[in-house]
Amino acid sequence: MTLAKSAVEAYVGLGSNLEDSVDHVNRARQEIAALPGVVEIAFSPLYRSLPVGPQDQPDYVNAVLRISTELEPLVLLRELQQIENQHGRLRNVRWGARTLDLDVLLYAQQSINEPDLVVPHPELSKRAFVLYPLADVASSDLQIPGLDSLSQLLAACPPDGLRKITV
Ligand code: A4P
Ligand code: MG
Repeated sequence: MTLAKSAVEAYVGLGSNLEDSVDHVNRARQEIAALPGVVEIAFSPLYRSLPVGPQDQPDYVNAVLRISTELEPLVLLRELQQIENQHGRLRNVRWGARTLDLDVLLYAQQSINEPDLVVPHPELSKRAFVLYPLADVASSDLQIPGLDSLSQLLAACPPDGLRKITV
């Protein structure tokens, strides 16, 4: 698909720690890339990570997808939430176990503060499971609006038990 010249780059964080997490994440990647108005640029390796938040839940599988998109930020969020719902996502415990979690990490160089959407994702700079896969698909001099460059954030964030999944 060819996108309009107004298309921007965005980064989506994928996470899962219920059922077949590798399959949930791989299928979600394909579903996002197949959305009208979205083209995939790069997909990171899959990582296994220790849960952040409640500890009585399984380890996560995490990855980051870099896309080019014509969708406005809130439209992109709604499309991602629809994909989460199709994967049987239930919303009960904050930061609790889930079949699929899709977060808008970055949208062009925009800072967004809407009731339903905060970009850059507020926890981004603290999370190894976001920063390391982000570095696999983005340039290390990528500027995170309101923060630092990706390489500076990475230098301040230990890997925290993160490990690449090898097949
Ligand atoms: N929302 C606001 N900004 C965004 C954004 N940038 N992207 C709103 C996506 N959603 C955003 O999300 C709650 C509300 O956040 C949505 O209605 C949306 O309008 P949710 O997915 O229903 O609930 P949640 O995910 O439990 O809450 P939250 O605060 O989004 O949690 P996070 O930050 O997504 O963290 N540990 C590991 N190792 N790996 C993980 O992937 N994920 C989480 C969830 C916790 N621990 C984890 C992982
Ligand atoms: Mg979320």
